[in-house]
Amino acid sequence: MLIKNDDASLTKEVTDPQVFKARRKIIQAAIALGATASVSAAANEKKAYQHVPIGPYSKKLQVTDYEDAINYTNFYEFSTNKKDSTVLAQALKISPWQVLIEGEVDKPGLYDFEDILKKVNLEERIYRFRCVEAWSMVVPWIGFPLHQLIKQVQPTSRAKFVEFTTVLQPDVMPGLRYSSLKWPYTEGLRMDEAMHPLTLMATGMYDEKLPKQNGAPLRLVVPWKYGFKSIKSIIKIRFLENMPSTAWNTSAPGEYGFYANVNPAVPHPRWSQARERVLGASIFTPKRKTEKFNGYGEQVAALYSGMNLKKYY
Ligand SMILES: Nc1nc2c(c(=O)[nH]1)N[C@H]1C(S)=C(S)[C@@H](COP(=O)(O)O)O[C@H]1N2
Ligand SMILES: [Mo]
Repeated sequence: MLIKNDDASLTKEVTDPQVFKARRKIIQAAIALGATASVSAAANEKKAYQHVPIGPYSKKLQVTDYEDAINYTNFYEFSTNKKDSTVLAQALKISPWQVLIEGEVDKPGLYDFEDILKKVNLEERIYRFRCVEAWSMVVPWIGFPLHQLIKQVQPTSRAKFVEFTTVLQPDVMPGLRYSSLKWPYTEGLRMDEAMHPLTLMATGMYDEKLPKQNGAPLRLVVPWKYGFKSIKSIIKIRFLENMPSTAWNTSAPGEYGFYANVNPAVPHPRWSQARERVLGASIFTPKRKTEKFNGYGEQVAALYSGMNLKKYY
């Protein structure tokens, strides 16, 4: 895993990847020794993740158990049920994988996923993640900052927005038969959001390749926005002069805005966004207070200075 980051402040608080790798080796060795050893290895793994600093962000939170993060997923192309999507997504075909880059860009083209990986630096980022349905988790992602890819394809001066599109595989995606959303799933970011150092293209999590249900082989992670902005299994990135419509924005414009910045002060029309249920916590654990920009305000609030975030929800 190559670690090179042009923003030192971002790397200093994430788990040291060398420590991470060493731990992984111990676990693999333990698994080789048999079941008893692997049980203690799993305990070991959990311990290593507990109460780590969350990205470039001082508070310590417990990392969500791997099993919870991979079994409670939103992937509507497969199912709107958070367990079924996990099982059904195993049929997703992810190899070979190509990403089409088009629109306002000097180097458009169909890029092999493997070639993209050769030109970026993967690192681990532990981010808090907040779903619009008011649950939250903390995930150690592996990925590269999106700006590394954007700089290589050279957007033109007219590029003000970036649109992302998820793969369509009707033969394995039963959810496409329902118009729960407008297919294919699309999302978008303003150019400065896309270029922000926190915006990650994830290719893995918990030091493993990205599970299919979590958006293999390549998904977006925008930690200060609600989960639906973090589009999975991306096959197209398009640079645009105008704001694109998005899957959620099209299906329910009054509920899901383009910006979707986590904001406890702006309720979803059907429920409050002030608190969140921590995924995996016991039922006796009180909900935690949601923070504006999901706690990443210091890093991102400047992107929205002068904008009325009640209007641009
Ligand atoms: N293509 C696609 N991407 C998607 C979704 C989806 O249904 N399809 N769901 C979104 C929503 S609502 C959330 S909360 C996150 C969930 O990510 P996770 O399942 O990895 O936790 O994925 C987002 N990305
Ligand atoms: Mo979500």
